[in-house]
Amino acid sequence: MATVDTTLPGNTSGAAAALAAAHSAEHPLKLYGGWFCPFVQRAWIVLAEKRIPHQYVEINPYHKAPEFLALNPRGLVPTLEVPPADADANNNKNKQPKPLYESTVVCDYLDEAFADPGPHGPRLLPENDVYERARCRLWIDHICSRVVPAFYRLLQHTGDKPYSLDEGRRGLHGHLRAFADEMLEHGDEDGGGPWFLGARFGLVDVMLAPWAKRLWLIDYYKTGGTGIPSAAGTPGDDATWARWRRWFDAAVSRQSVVDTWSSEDQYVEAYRRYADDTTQSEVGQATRQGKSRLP
Ligand SMILES: N[C@@H](CCC(=O)N[C@@H](CS)C(=O)NCC(=O)O)C(=O)O
Repeated sequence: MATVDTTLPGNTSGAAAALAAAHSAEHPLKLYGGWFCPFVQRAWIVLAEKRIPHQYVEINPYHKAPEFLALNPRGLVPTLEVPPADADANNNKNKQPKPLYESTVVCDYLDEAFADPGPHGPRLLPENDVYERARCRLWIDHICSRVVPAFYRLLQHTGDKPYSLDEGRRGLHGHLRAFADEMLEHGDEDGGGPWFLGARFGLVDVMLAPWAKRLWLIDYYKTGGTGIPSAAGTPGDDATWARWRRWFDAAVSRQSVVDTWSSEDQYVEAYRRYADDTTQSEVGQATRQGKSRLP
């Protein structure tokens, strides 16, 4: 089990602190999160996008507190505490709150459980087209099983790895380019907007946005940075990277993404342990061990 990381700043700052404060009052739907965590940011983005009433509870997931492990035996954030279905109706104190964890499951649940477009806006997964819903899930799988591991593999690269920094970079590029090509292919189907589904912001965008928001940490820590062409006309640029940049620019400035973001200096500190590959986080250890599937 991972050791407690006491070097982490203890709390949200900047915009995320304001959002957390606005959701600090007791509420039966609770998100247990850590300000630094991209998996948490996914769930937090969905809560913000859908304007779901909730309580945000900041915890340090490296402290495996018994109450936390009782909710989530995996000991990871995000962890969601869902009120028992009829808690309000019966006021039955014996009914225990129900836990959910794993960011993809939590986001799926929130999208389905808060489906009324009146208060909560459009669904994040297309509700009327089974094929499109499955295609979204396919690309969510691409993000979880390929893009995210490639991000950590590059960020955790050090001189003693069996792969070069350039190989790490190429790995990430390949998976981001596959994602951008998929968007290019479907470009005109939904009004030509920047998102995976064109004009419609959805769950695929949610799943990748937190790592897009952290890509600058690779520029900060790794010689040569991400190596992604930053503008039209830069060496290596093409239609695929141009499509990536359209998505990226929209994702990092989306209000829900900005609102769930702390001040950048905190991330520099938090991710130093990834950059020098000394992190004891479960994701970091899995990356170090060359595992293709992250916890
Ligand atoms: N597969 C999980 C990963 C969650 C995860 O790794 N969260 C990290 C924080 S970013 C955590 O709780 N780490 C505690 C630890 O590694 O002990 C998900 O998608 O929710």
